[in-house]
Amino acid sequence: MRIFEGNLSGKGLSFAIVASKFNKLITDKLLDGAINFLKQVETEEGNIDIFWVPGSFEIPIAVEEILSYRKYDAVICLGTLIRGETPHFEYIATHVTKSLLDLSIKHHTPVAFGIITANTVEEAIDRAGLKMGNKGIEATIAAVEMANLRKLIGRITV
Ligand code: DLZ
Repeated sequence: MRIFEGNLSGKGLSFAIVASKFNKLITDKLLDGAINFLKQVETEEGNIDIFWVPGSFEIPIAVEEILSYRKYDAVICLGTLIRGETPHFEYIATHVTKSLLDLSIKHHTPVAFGIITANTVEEAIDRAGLKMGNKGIEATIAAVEMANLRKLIGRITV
């Protein structure tokens, strides 16, 4: 029996971060968390590229474009969707989530979901590091682990 699990080392890995400018003050906290974690796990600064898009709705198209060039080991998506301020909140949240999952599978590359979906601004702030963790860090941990797992899977000989 063999067991495979990706480790949390960022050494030698390259990451694209796609961040949305809508509710930027909150998303900036997610970005800080993501970058700090990547540095903590020894990702070289030159291997981290950040792409800004106008809103969460635009994240999937940027991810599709980025993944088509096959340059990164994982993509980390950061944004803040707030129900109270966003008409069609459910629709956007559902479709962005589904699109990102589909892109990850289509391009065989981890796409981590660091988009806050909150009922209120206060709730969003809590999830950006105040009271309920930082969704940017959570997504980045998943991205690093999955990028390493993917490499492990690629090396398996049966
Ligand atoms: C228009 C809009 C609204 C009302 N709310 C949000 C939000 O809470 N979070 C977010 O990331 N983006 C929002 N947007 C912008 C849309 O995502 C998109 O950028 C525009 O509809 C233009 O396509």
